[in-house]
Amino acid sequence: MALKSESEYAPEPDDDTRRSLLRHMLVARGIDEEARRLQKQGALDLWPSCQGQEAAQVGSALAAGQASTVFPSYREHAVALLRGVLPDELLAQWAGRTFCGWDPRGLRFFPYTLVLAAQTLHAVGYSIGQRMQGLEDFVVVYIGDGATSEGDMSEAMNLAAVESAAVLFVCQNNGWAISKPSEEQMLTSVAERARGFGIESVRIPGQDPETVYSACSPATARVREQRAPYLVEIQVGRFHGHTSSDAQEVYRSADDIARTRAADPVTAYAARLSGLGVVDTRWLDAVEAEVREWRERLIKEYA
Ligand SMILES: Cc1ncc(C[n+]2csc(CCOP(=O)(O)OP(=O)(O)O)c2C)c(N)n1
Ligand SMILES: [Mg+2]
Repeated sequence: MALKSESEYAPEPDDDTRRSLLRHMLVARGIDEEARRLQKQGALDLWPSCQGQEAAQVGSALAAGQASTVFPSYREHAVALLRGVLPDELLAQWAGRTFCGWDPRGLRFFPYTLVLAAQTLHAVGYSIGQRMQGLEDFVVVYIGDGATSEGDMSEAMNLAAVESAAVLFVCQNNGWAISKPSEEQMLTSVAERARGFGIESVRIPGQDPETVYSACSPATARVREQRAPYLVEIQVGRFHGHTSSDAQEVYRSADDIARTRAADPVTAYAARLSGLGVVDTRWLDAVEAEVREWRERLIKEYA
């Protein structure tokens, strides 16, 4: 079922929250752009871009709050930065310097998982283990549309449902598993599939961070209060190829790519908040300066 009483308790983000949503999106975009450049120069071995998915990532992570423990997939750079992973720590793995780069326990943000859907079982098992020890058991796990085709995802959803595990599944459906379109991967939505396992769910568009925040806040409250899993499927656009090694122009029409990029969540939200007077040029310049400083540090460290 969808969140029936969503409007009753879905919070309208206040202006501080709005600025926070935008700031994290702008930072993620800037770091992602720099990482793409560094990869093209050979400084990074690989980079899976998160461009186009910033609103989904920031909206969900801010709604889930710092008390959650997060199990990411491999594209959740905006979530990583929001959780306190530093940009140079974020890039280290992709330069082949380490298998992680940050302190997963300290930040409660686990290492990226490249084995599709493995993190869903880690997340559910971790939550159950935490509860058995009387510790905080609220866990958020990120998954892509393609990874939901893995058996691990079905096992994880079933286990979470029967054990009533406090897990929020966040599926970013960007329409592609590398070159495989989601219509060829599944005949029902991921949200519908969750319900088959007894997990409540909702499917939302992912261009506006406030929509995501307003759906994920009550979902988070529900998981925490009812100690039961919930799944949010967020429809997002993927701006670039699957990774820096993938030329999406080969299997995706130029029109489709252009349409996706035209619906840019970052520029749209910046324009909206500017129009509302929630941010001004001084505020935007300050964020830009912060991002520039980080980009220069990344170039020094990696180029
Ligand atoms: C178990 C497993 N099978 C196959 C792969 C190869 N693989 C890497 S990413 C990917 C597609 C994943 O698509 P999706 O889950 O939608 O995530 P996205 O990359 O779109 O964010 C595949 C098939 C893998 N990493 N792990
Ligand atoms: Mg995908």
